[in-house]
Amino acid sequence: MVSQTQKTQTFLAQAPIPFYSGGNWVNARDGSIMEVEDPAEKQLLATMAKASREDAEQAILSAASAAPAWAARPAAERATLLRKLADLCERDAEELSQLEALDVGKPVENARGFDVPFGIECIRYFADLCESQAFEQQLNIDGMNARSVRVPHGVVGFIFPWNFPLTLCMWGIAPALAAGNTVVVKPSEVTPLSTLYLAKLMDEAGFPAGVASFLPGDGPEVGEFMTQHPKIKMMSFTGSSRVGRLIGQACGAQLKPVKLELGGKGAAVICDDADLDATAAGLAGAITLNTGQVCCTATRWIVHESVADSFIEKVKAELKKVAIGAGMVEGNQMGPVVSQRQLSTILDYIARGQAEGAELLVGGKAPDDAALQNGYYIEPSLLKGAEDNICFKEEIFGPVAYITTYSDDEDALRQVNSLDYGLANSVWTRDPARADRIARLMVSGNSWINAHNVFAYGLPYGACNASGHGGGVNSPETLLDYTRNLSIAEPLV
Ligand code: TXE
Repeated sequence: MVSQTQKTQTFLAQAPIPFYSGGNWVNARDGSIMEVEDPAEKQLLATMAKASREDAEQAILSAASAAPAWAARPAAERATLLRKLADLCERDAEELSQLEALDVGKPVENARGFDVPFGIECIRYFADLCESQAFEQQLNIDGMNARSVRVPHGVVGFIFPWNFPLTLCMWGIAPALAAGNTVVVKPSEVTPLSTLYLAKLMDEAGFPAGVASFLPGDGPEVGEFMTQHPKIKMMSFTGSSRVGRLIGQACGAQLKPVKLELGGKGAAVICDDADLDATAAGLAGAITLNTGQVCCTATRWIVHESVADSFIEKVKAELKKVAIGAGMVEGNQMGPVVSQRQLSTILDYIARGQAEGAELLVGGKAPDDAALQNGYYIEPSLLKGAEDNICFKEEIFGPVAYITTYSDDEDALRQVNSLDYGLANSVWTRDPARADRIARLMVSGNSWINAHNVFAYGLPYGACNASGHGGGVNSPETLLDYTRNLSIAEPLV
């Protein structure tokens, strides 16, 4: 078991942990407190001040008053503060990793190896980009002196989910801050801890009061209030397609720009010429990463009929090898799911899938290990059946994969594209031309070849249809997404 550092213990011991609003650490005006649970032990992990609409109003007003000065700040100064934040995140990387492991349930080694460093790299990426990005362009138009200027929206509201709370927050606020916006952030009420620790580091880095505020609170209350608030000039939401539609509609009614990164139901097409050992290992890793709570992972495995039996045997063996246990125990590869609600949702989908005729090939229940009875654990699960099954059509958001077979590539593509989601898919084959063709025809924002869950700086992360607009993570377009255009023109007499 990894021992909590002194800093982690001190942070968690605050009763309650205050939230950060307008440059101050405050408790809720109405005294509300939320309990934060450790999903590995079903125990109370911490208590946190719970923001209400009144608290959100204060945070938004402070962000609006801080916005002009922050926008006017030279990009190089914004970059310097972002780099200072990145340095502090590196200094406290272990604390951030431990909080993610304790709150979300993920293996601490995953947080150390991906969540925290990839988020830090994002902050540095956008610090560099904001220095180099031309926010102003002289236009060559006869008879006038004309410039196109990219200016920040002002206050950007962020709402995040519980599966990668820290990384997604960094991926969102880094480009927004770099572009000169102030931000108001609502983390998921399920996993607020690492986000509030990030706020502590922003305070220490010296960001001016009001530039960033963090409000742990309920979605339908605080999230909706933010979405509707006239001083919030853009919303950025990461979460389910259900809530994303609500936010998109609310922003549409206000003509407010909105960025939506939503759910998915990713497919993996396993061709008859695929390297089945590598494919089995790759997809077993993809479906158990973060206990399957990954929007872009492969949950529909569409296998060529001629290799289905062989692939199933190989991937069952891989799934049975996965080391399941608490995130704070090094060596564990898959932790509990994040909550009782999520565990019940997953078990319900498996039961309904079987009731509709699917065959359960492995998993489908809590592990037998006596040491795992106190957490929200479930074994990696695999079902096989027809396309019209609920487990093929709906996002389960757990370590549950569903197998169908296909006869030719057109049949596979038809299955891949039969849902309204469009986030990420993969194709597994030894034939580069076949891979490229299928990758282009799968409808989504990301097509990966002989791999799944592939992220890199400079590689845009797209989405379409019910998965939202995408564009997150890591590209100049993302920086400019957090700006609007101002044209300045002077006719020359
Ligand atoms: O989502 P929810 P969860 C998706 C993933 C899955 C979901 C899981 O695919 O569908 O996120 O996260 C707030 N008005 N992605 O269960 O319920 C709520 O408090 C305003 C996709 O958390 O949508 C929380 O902070 N806000 C993504 C946030 O919305 C509301 C990557 C998300 O909650 C609200 C990661 C309301 N009415 C997860 N109701 C990607 N595509 O990259 C709730 N909230």
